[in-house]
This record gives sequence, C-alpha cells and structure tokens, in this order.
Amino acid sequence: MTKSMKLKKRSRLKKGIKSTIKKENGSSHKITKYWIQRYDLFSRYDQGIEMDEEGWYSVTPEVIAIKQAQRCRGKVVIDCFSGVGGNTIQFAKVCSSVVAIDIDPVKVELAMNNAMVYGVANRVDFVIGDFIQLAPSLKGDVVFLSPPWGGPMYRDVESYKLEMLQPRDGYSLFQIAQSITPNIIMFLPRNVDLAQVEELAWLSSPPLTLEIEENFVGGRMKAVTAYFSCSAVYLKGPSKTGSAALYARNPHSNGNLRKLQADGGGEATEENGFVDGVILGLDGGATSTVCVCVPFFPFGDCFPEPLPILGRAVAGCTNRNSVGETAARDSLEQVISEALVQSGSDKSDVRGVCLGVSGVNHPSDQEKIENWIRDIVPSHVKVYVQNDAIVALASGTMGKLHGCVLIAGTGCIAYGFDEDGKEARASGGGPILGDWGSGYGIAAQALTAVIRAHDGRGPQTMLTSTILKALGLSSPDELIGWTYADPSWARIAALVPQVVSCAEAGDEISDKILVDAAEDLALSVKAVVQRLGLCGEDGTASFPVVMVGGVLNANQKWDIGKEVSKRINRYFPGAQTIIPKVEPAVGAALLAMNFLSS
Ligand code: MGP
Ligand code: SAH
Repeated sequence: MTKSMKLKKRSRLKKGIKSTIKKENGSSHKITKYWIQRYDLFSRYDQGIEMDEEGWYSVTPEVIAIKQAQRCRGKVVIDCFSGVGGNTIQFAKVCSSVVAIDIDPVKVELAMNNAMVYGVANRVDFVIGDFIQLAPSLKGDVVFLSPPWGGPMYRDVESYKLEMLQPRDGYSLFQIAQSITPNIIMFLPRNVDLAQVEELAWLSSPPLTLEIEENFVGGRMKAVTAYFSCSAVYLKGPSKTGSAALYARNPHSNGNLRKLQADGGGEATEENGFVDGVILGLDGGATSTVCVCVPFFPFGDCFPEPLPILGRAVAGCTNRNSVGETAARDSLEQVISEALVQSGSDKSDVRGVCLGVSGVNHPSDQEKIENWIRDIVPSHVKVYVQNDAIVALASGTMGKLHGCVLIAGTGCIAYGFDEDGKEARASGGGPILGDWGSGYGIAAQALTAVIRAHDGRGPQTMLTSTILKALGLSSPDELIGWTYADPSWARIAALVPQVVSCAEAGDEISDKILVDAAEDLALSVKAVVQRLGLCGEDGTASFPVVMVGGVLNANQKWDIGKEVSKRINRYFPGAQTIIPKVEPAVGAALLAMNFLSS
C-alpha cells in the first residue's frame, strides 16, 4: 500500500469515527435506532464504514444482501439504486461484474468508501446518474431494484402499494428493468401488497416465474425480496455432459453431439458432431429484444423437446418507430453477438435468423429490417422478418405455419394461416377499435362499471372497493385523475386480476365482463378460422389454436383461457388449443428452421 493511500484511509477512518461519535452523542436521533443495528447492516462497521441519514434507514442488512447476491453468483448485475453500497458490496464478492448506480453523488462516494472497506471497490463500476435515463444503455444478466420507499413512514400504511415507490411507481420501474432483462430482483417493504407484485409477473409476456422471500434479521421481518425470472431454458455455454444429454434426444444425432468451444469456433466439423450450425431466433418486443441461439436441426418437422438453448441474450427495443433506426440497429447487433458468445458459436456457424416484431405488416418494413440483419451476419445466412403474431403461432406449433394464434395480454389479436399459406387476422386494432377481450379492454370495462355505479347509472359492484383498494384511492372520483395520469395501456391492464378475483367472489358485473371478453376472444378466432376454412367443409377438421398472453394463461380459478377454449370448441370441435411451452424467440428459431428445411 502506498503512503498516500494509507493516509487517505486513515483520514477516512477518522471521519467515520467522528460521525459515529456525533451519532453516539444523539445529535442525529433519527438514526440512533439504525446505529444500534450497525453491525447487522455492515459487519465491518468499525473498519471505516460511512453513512448518511438516508443511507442509515435504507441500506440492506448484510445477511439479506448476502442471500440476494448468492442468487446472482457469476452473473453481470446492475444495482440500479445502490445507496451506500449494502448490496453492491455483496454482489461484488460473488458476481462476475457489478454496475452500481445512484443519482446522489454523496451516496456514490460513500458506497465507494464502503466497498473499499470490504476490499471489493475495484470489482464495481460506480455510476452517478439517474437509472431511468441510463436504462436504455445498460446491459446485464440481472437487474436489482432497491428504490426509495418514501422513507421510514412506509410502515404507516397497512398495505404498501407499488404506486408509492420512488422515483417512479413500481409498475414503471419494473417495465424499465424489463427492457434490460427478465431477471429482476426487487427489494420491497414487508407490508407490500403481494397481489400487485404477482401482477408484475403475471402481466409479462411470457409470464415470468416469481419467487417471494421474506427477509428476517435476528428473528424480525425486515423486508420482502421478489425474484422474477424467465422460465425459458437457459444453458450458459453448452456444458459437455448437459449438451450431450439434450442432443441425444435428437433422432438424427449420433447420440454424442456437442459443440466444442475450446478451439474458438470456426466451421463445425463432423468430428465435433455439430455439423449443421446454429439458428438465431429473435423476439422484438415493445420494450426489449430477446435472441436465442439453438442448434440447427435440418429435418424440419422433427426437433428434440425441449429444444436445447445454447445462448440467450436480451437487449433494448428493436422497433425503429419507438426508438429510431440507429438504436434499433445497435440493439440488434448487440443481442445477436451476445447470444452467439454465450453459445460459444460465431457468425460463421449461423445458418438462419428469424426475427418476430410487432408492427411489421408491409413488405418494405420487412425488407428494411432484413437488410439490417444481413449487414450483421455473413451473406449466405437466410434471414426472415415476421410479424410477432406469426412467431407466437410458431411457438405453439413447433414452427409450422398452420392454424390460428390468439394473443391476449395488454392488447389482443387473432391471426391464422391455412395449408396454402393464405393469411387472415381479426381484432388487434387497439382499445379504441374494440379489443374488448384484451387485458386493457377487460380493465377498462371494470373501471367503467365502477364509475357508472358511483354516478347511479349502473348497479353497485364489488369492483369499486377492490379496485380502489388496489390503487390506494379513497373514492371513485379519484379514478379520473389516476386514469389520465399516465397513458400506458399496461397500467390499466394490470387491473385484470382484480376483475378476476371479484368474479371468483361472485360479483355479477365482473363475471359478465369476463364472460363477454371470453366470447369476444373466441369470436376473433372464429372469424379467422372461417375466413381460412381451417375447420373444413363440415366444420369438424382438426387444426391448432395457439393461446398466448397473460389474460389466457393466468391459471386463476376463473380461467379466461379455459372459457375461451370451451367456446372455440363449441364452434369447432376439431380445434386443438395449445399453450406454448417455449418463449416467442424460440418460436422464431423454429420458424427459421422450418423455412430453411422446406
Ligand atoms: P425499517 O422498517 O425502517 O427498520 O427498515 P426496522 O428496523 O425494521 O424498524 P422497526 O422499528 O419497524 O422494526 C427495515 C429495512 O428496510 C431497512 O434496514 C432497509 O434495508 C429497508 N428499507 C427501509 N426503507 C425506508 C427503505 C427505502 O426507502 N429503500 C430501500 N431500498 N430500503 C429501505
Ligand atoms: N440498496 C441500497 C439502498 C438503496 S436506497 C443499499 O443497500 O445501500 C435508494 C437509493 O436510490 C438512494 O440512495 C437514492 O439516492 C437512490 N435514487 C433515487 N432516485 C434514483 C434514480 N432515479 N436513479 C438512481 N438512484 C436513485
């Protein structure tokens, strides 16, 4: 250690002791309670830890931070609200890299000091900045959110609502985090409304897996941690035994297929068993883009199940209408190269790429994006750009474009193909154009019912108390302000679970809203099926109907998906409803494989 470093350290230590003495004298009585718990917060407290007032009441106690970090071992983690570094330090100990962001320069200085006390400062990239503004430029495997809860007064409410989080409500923070990765950890008050936390997972498409952990220190519950993740199969770099086990199920393999990484890629050879290269499947969603890299199985209709995922990466949005051409192209390039790196492949291994993206209906849109991808991959690679509904269909039919897909999440659409490739669609015009079966449509009708009951224009409904409670409002009059405070459709659609729970409790209005929604969704499928003649002349032919989105796959007691299926089968006894087992990006990869082999 150099002399100047030693001096700096000694002066920091002195400052730490000085602030401790100040607090011991009781000059800052607000933090006394936390100071008493100082060794629970930092076991090395006496070695020079420095805090400020917000730091005292917000820092994650060490045992909790250790547990959270264990779940992220070996990953790239973004600690978006890093404060004085309680979590950052523990991530730095076990993660491959950590980005620690805080808007307050004082906090960043304190966190750097505290990370030095634990000897991990050189393993962290500290950033002074606003997470919300930085989000589009961030990449990582896990996003950790421990935002301000509004101070220690968070305890004053019986049920803490996600709307109370700062600097944005929890739904918005979650959506922003999702643009980086579906692997999100949220550190939340112990009195948080868990139904709202579940909604976050439920409303994601595909719905995310959620684990909730109650966090105790010395037998006292301190907080709750919510771990969200994508349930897609994820194998980081094909382990030899793991890959062999998966590939062995490929009927065309020699039972011993594996991808060799050691010699740095290049054309695959018969010797390493990986003769057919890889396929990239991309899902260009509204906020993020997912890319999966899978092995190419050249016999179109026969894939191993589950399909082995060699690499999976997430980047920003690739819809140029939302983010502009440069950002969209950059995200495409980034997500493709990350998925390839993870799979241990390089561009020369790629045989085909398929991207599913919303708003691609015109051949010129399609061509433009295809050309962007062609600039990224070698010229022999086949490139396909498809509407996201088509990719969703492929995710349920193992890549075959035949049958109908019904998507009902925030919005809804039905889309289909006959055996000759003729296409048809119904719904999908958005809430103003009558998508009443969508999450937005269901929730908008519920809000309407509350207002009508309040005015005296309609019957009383359980929706009134349930929705007001969920939103932390005290009167239906406040709904008007709440509704127009934010134009996001997803925020409105997040009320669907409230409508379902009221219907389950016997509320007739809610029941009718859901029955009408199920009817409307089934009618959209019926319109597509009839236009394409999928049901055959006598109406009994067999065809797949793929059901996608949070409204259809929520698995609640009042099961909208089941009600829609029942109605579809009443119209068409030969319809086979399918819930895809794979995410849309895998659907895109399957589609590319089918295009390539046909
Ligand atoms: P607390 O409720 O203020 O303390 O915070 P305690 O000891 O449980 O008080 P009691 O008298 O109710 O028993 C408990 C923990 O929640 C703190 O140690 C912090 O880790 C966390 N925490 C509290 N606040 C106010 C915040 C916050 O605003 N943001 C974040 N990220 N964490 C907080
Ligand atoms: N997990 C931290 C505590 C975080 S407290 C720890 O263990 O120490 C929340 C932090 O969020 C505060 O330090 C606050 O300065 C920071 N913050 C508030 N708004 C922010 C924003 N827009 N971007 C980044 N940080 C922000």
